[in-house]
Amino acid sequence: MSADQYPHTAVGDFVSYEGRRRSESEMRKRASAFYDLMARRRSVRTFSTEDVPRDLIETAVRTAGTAPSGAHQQPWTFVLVGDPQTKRRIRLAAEEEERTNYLNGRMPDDWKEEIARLGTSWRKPYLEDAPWIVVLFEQRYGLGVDGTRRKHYYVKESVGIAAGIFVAALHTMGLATLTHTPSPMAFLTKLLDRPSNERPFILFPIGYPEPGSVVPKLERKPLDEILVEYHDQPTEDGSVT
Ligand code: IYR
Repeated sequence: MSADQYPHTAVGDFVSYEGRRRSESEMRKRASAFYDLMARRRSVRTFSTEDVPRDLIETAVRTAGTAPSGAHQQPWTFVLVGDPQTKRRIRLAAEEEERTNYLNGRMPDDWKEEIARLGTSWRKPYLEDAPWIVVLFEQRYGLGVDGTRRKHYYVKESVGIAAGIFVAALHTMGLATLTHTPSPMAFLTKLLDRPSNERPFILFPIGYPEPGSVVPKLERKPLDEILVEYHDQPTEDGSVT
């Protein structure tokens, strides 16, 4: 690995951390404001065809690129598609795969039961209606300009976190998206002309929700179902130290 091949890799320099201490009341205010914002996020499957300025998507990608990553290798590529011909190609290829899943028995019955309440089908009009599609690729290993490989660490964890920050960035600006994983989605590597070290991870149609959009009536698990505290030393009367 040489510095000129990976100019974004700092070698051992440190700078002072910019984070500042906040009062607890400010922390609570900010925490609940962020929770209230994120609690209103929903996956949307019906998009308006209205244009969305490209710079908004760029800012969301820049934000996603702040994600922590294994050894700071940033093993992600965001591929942006806005032209109607490519969106159509993606839709047709995804629908062909999904038709096999839904209609020709490739999706097991228990999986079908799990997603039934979402009301999905093999039809994916959102892949053409949404003004933008971003396909997030994971870089399974690094590929230097001369073809040398560099091992990447914790790729799924890193790219998963970047995807989450991307979703939050889109939501905070009022855009809708869907974490879509057409299955199998290897066709995207070829269709989008990506190098051999990259694999599609999640596809995001992005736009304004179609006015009057509905979403499944779902509930999120309450805190006591998703948070457990582990105690080293429970006391005799059951209280905690
Ligand atoms: N990929 C298919 C099926 C699907 C799977 C899951 I898991 C979902 O949460 C929703 C759909 C599709 O996109 O229709």
